[in-house]
Amino acid sequence: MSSGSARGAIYILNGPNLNRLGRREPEIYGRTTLAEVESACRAAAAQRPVEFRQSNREHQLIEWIHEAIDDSAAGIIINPAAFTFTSMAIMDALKMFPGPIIELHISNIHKREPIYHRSYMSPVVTAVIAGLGHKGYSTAVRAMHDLIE
Ligand code: DHK
Repeated sequence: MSSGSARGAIYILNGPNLNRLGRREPEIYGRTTLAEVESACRAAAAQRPVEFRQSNREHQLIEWIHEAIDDSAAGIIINPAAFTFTSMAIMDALKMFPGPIIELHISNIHKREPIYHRSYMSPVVTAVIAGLGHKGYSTAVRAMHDLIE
């Protein structure tokens, strides 16, 4: 849970099924695990504090966005996974965050089946990264640095 020292932290939030990254549809999502992704994000963040979380529960992701607001987080990087295409609730929560938000997808959702083409999040975020594989995460952290510095 929040250590209270998340002021100025980058929140990196991951949605459903990403806990199985590395062994879930590796032909689409690769073989890098979420723990390895977390390490790469912390390395890219350097001195900047990072809150790295994953949940399969929609309400939990919403509560972490509220926490980021209450803790004056510097920015949010979010891979909402399948909630990208279903959750107005997460969209509404993101709308309340005053700082920069980067929506991230490991795969290029626009190159996939039509059900993956319409994101509820894209209209309310600062930027979208999709299709860079797991390396998209550290790219997002570096981009977030530019947005918050
Ligand atoms: C991850 C998922 O779980 C899918 O539901 C999304 C996203 C794509 C990704 O590419 O990271 O559609």
